[in-house]
Amino acid sequence: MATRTDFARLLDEAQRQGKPVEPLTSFEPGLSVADAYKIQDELVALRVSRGEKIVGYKMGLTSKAKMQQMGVSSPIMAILTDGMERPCGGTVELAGSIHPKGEPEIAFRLARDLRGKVSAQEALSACDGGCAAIDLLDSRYRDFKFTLPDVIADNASCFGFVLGPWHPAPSMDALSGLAMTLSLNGKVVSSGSSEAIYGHPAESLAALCALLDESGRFLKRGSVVLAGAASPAVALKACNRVEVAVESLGAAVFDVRS
Ligand code: OOG
Ligand code: MG
Repeated sequence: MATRTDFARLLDEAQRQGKPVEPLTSFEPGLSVADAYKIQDELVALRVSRGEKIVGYKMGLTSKAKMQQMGVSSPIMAILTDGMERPCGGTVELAGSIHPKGEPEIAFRLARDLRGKVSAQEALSACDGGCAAIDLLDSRYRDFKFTLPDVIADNASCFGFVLGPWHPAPSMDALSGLAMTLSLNGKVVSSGSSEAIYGHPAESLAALCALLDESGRFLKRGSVVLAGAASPAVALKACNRVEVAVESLGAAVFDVRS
C-alpha cells in the first residue's frame, strides 16, 4: 500500500516532469481529507527541502462558479511558496507545465499575526494591503479531474501566482461587489464579482484562519493570502498576455514565454 510519502513524491515528480498522474483516490479510494492535508504538507516540505520558503496560503473553491467548474463543493486551502511567485509585468515560462490555467483573484497581506476563529472584519483589520492577483493552476492529475481529497493533496493545483501592486488596507465596504476580470491577449474570458468569493473575500480570509487553527497553525505577519477565484479558471492556451483586473484594486499581468 502506498504511504503518504509515496503519494507526495508521485505528485512532486509529476509537477517537476510536467507529466500527469492518475488521481490518488484511484489507488486509495478511502483517502480522507485529513490524510490529503498531510500529503499536501509533505508535498510542500519537498519544495522547502529544495530551498523554497513558505510565504502564505490560498483558499480554493470558495465560489459557486469554481465549485461547479470542478465538481467539488467544499472550500480548501493550500500553501504558497516563494518559488511559486512570478513578478508582475514579467514573463512566465509555461513550457513544462501540464495544462496551465489562470484565475482572477484578490490577495491580502498580513500586517500582524492572525490566529484562531476571527470575524471577516477582524481578519481584514489584520491586513495592511490588498491587490489584484492571478492564481496560476496546473493540476497534476490527468485531464484536470479530481475529487476533494485528490485536489487537497495536490496543493489545490498551485503552479504559480502573480501579485499586482499593493493597495493600502481596504475596508469591508471597499471590497464588496468589485468587478473582477481575467483577460487573455486583451479579451475578457472570465469575469465575476468579489462577493462571489465566500460572500466577501475577507470571509475567505477568516475561514482560512479557522482552517489553519485546526492544525495549530496561524497566519504570520507578512503572509500573503489568495482568497479564491470569483469565476471559472481559463486554460492558458495560445495566449501571450494574461491580465487580471479588479475594480479599484488595479491589475496583475504577465507575458507568456512560448
Ligand atoms: C483547485 C484550485 C481552486 C480557486 O481559486 O478556486 C482554486 C482547482 O480548481 O484546480 O484555486
Ligand atoms: Mg485559485
